[in-house]
Amino acid sequence: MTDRRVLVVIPTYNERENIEQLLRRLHQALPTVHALVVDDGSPDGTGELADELAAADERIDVLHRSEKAGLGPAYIAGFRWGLDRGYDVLVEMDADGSHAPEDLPRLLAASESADLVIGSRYVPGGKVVNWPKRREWLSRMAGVYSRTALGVPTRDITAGFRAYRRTVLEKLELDDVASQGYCFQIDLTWRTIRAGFSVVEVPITFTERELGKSKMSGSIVLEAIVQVGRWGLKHRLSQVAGLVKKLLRR
Ligand SMILES: Nc1nc2c(ncn2[C@@H]2O[C@H](COP(=O)(O)OP(=O)(O)OP(=O)(O)O)[C@@H](O)[C@H]2O)c(=O)[nH]1
Ligand SMILES: [Mg+2]
Repeated sequence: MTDRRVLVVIPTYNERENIEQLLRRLHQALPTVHALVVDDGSPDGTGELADELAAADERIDVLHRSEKAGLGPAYIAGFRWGLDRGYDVLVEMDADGSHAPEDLPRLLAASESADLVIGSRYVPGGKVVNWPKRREWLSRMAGVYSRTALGVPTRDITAGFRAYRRTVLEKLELDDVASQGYCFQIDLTWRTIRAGFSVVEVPITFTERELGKSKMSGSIVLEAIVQVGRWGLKHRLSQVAGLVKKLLRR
């Protein structure tokens, strides 16, 4: 790896059982990266535990937010924190152990030549371990729906293990991003592609959490269905409008 400064942004809500081990694994795999835990006032004390870990390790920082506001706003706050401090690469990673820090060196290597690197479950070599069939089905359907609606080739568009170069996040209008749940991942991928940045997917092994509870909910799924449908429709309509204009000019 070159001497780029890397910040791993880790959103947490009730991840007290997971965060310490995750940070240990991260720094075993990559001793020089920095980690920012973005905690939304977890009632289980994740934020306080993260503070203790941060006090003992200068590679760790914590951003406290007052209430649970969803994954998207937590990531945006973390990205801004990292951009303000001059990090070159901003990584997204879950706290629940689903994303293996041991896979991160490959993501970072790929980010030497791509603006956005997605750790993908659904490219050759990618795997999902211990997911109930219906959960994998939901994830795959979300992928098919998004690819079709938006017309993008990305195989794992909802993936939450990613490396963005700072130039991408500087260019995207983060203020306009309203997505909260995993729709946020689709939203940012779509913005990245439309802005002309390069996206590559590298295979990862995704392992279902062993400890703590999932925050996935019906409203998160509904948000994605409605929003992706809207973006797709808007995109298609603008394509048709462009075509009509061209024909009229002839
Ligand atoms: N700060 C913050 N973090 C959140 C919020 N919702 C989820 N997270 C964190 O985002 C990461 C992903 O959430 P999960 O509950 O694992 O959701 P998921 O990975 O989509 O679903 P699973 O399949 O159950 O793992 C975890 O680190 C959560 O603690 C939130 O509202 N705020
Ligand atoms: Mg998870």
